[in-house]
Amino acid sequence: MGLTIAQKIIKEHIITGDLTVGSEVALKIDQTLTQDATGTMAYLEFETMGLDRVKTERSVAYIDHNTLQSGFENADDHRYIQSVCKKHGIYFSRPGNGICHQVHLERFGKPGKTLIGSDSHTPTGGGIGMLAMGAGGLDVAVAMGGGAYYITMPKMYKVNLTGKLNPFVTAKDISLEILRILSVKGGVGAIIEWGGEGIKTLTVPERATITNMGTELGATTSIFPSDEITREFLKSQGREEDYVELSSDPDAVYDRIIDIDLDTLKPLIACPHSPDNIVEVESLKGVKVDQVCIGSCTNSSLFDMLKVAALLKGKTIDPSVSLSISPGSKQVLSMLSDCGALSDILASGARLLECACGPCIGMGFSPNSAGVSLRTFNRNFVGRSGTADAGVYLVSPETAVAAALTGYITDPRELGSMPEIFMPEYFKIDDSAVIEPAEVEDAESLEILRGPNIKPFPKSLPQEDNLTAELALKVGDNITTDHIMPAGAKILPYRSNIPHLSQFCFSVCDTTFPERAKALSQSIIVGGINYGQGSSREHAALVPMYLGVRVVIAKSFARIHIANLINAGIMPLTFKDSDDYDKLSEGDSLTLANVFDGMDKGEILLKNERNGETYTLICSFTERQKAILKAGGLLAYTKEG
Ligand code: MIC
Ligand code: SF4
Repeated sequence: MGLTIAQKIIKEHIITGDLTVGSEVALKIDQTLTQDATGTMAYLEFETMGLDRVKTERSVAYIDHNTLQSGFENADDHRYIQSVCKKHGIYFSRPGNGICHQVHLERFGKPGKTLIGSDSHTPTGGGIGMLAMGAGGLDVAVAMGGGAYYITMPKMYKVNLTGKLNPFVTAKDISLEILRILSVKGGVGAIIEWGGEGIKTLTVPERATITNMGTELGATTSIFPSDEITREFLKSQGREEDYVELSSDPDAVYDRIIDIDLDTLKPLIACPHSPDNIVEVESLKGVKVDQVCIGSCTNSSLFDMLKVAALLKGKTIDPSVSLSISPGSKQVLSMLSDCGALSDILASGARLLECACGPCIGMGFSPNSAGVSLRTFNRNFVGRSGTADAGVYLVSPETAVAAALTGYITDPRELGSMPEIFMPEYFKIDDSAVIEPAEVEDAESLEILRGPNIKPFPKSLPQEDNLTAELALKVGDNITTDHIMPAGAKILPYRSNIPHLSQFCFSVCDTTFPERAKALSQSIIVGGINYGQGSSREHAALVPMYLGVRVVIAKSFARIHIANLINAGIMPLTFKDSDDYDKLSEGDSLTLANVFDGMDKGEILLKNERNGETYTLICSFTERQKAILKAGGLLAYTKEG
């Protein structure tokens, strides 16, 4: 039987396990990346493991999220990360050099290699045929130390593209179309391979937009073949030697095949507050827009920015709209500047922001009260922009420009004809903002520089055979990690200070939760479908752990979050009968008895002390996961081993 692209890469990297769907496979990881919002914790964990030099082919630490530095906290964290990198063999991408995924694609990604990153949009690397996955910081720390990365062997989906995009219809619209078809939970447990004749019309930045946003489907990752278009991209980045050809076998078998006809695709828009809330742009014609943001790891390539500049050239944005542009990397910004396109952008009235995540993670540029913000980003979860009552819509750069120029949601096809964009044959290579690690012989004497905001890693507890705890919080479907552990300019600086962060846990849903949970000392959370979707932030597990949450019971979980829960020593369980969800209420006293026996059987009984009812919960842990839970989390488990 033939293999898919992902299966081929997995097969080459398997340490233990096989390709059986649903089984656990341990993978060798070639490359890692971290960003600063998750990186500080990841490197603290790396240090706690007592590891010396990274064992990967390439590990890079990016500073791109916490760049406002409105106090000493982030400057200290950056300095800490930089000193760890120097000592332990990690490349350090300085603040201002760009968004991790954009820079990694440009400078470091290699087809056929495995990459894990402590950021959920790491699958961007799938645009050049990497097996690139988001993971919790602890898993990245283990991989840096040469340890395996464990995944549940995914199903294989294939999306066949036919035809060619019409002017003003873009790769972003393809991403939104697949979200419309599959929804934010439709990719859970699957790897999505993109193929068909239509992919030959897509450049690497367009492919990377699609693999980036595959994260919103809940997919393990998304991947394109590595072909002549990939070779051209790598050549233009001065790294043709990194090219290898990669394609699926003609007789590869897929669990699901989806067809998308590019000829008939129209400009699409994701409405508040979910990336799968999709309608056609023309159906919202005339909705007043207050703010437009262009950038983020989804749409900040030179290709996107040149299109934006060409559409803005000689025009002025509507006076009622505030427009921000954040180029994805220093390379993009300096090339925009060299060719004059930056002047066209600035002359239009746009505000130029740093080459960083910025507004995407609520780091500044929050919309006005009840504002309508059109963003070329990948997430529009409630409150993420920093303005609780804002309505955030996700669009392509073209649709963003149309709104900035008119002040209203406007179908970009109304802008007339699309100016032709000429991509340079060679990109400007300047890696001076990437600092190399010290040589091994010089590293030992190097000091790690810590700031006072770095607090000790919270202590986790081993799971017990019997547990009685109160149901402290009951939430609904599709709870994101932005609900569990919000980000934004006020909170993000404290990513290395769990006690401080804990005050904001679940503040989007219930501001009284942290105090209640602390008072209970141990508690249980109940959730609906796809609990923990979105970001890879392990803080969404570490903070509840710090607050005493011992168990989360949900109808289903998102992939990275379930791994983060287990790593934090919190037991994730699912309802056998999802109707039992309705039978539980906040304040119920719940008992889990004979947990260890239940772990082996795959089922644990839950008793509701309020009325004596019992419900069956499913646990399908591997031996390794059981051991982690019994040890009280991955760090404790690693130390024991
Ligand atoms: C995000 O887009 O939500 C983030 C911020 O990049 C996160 C990582 C984090 O929370 O630090 C992600 O996607 O994993
Ligand atoms: Fe940064 Fe936004 Fe991309 Fe997350 S989604 S890595 S916050 S640009």
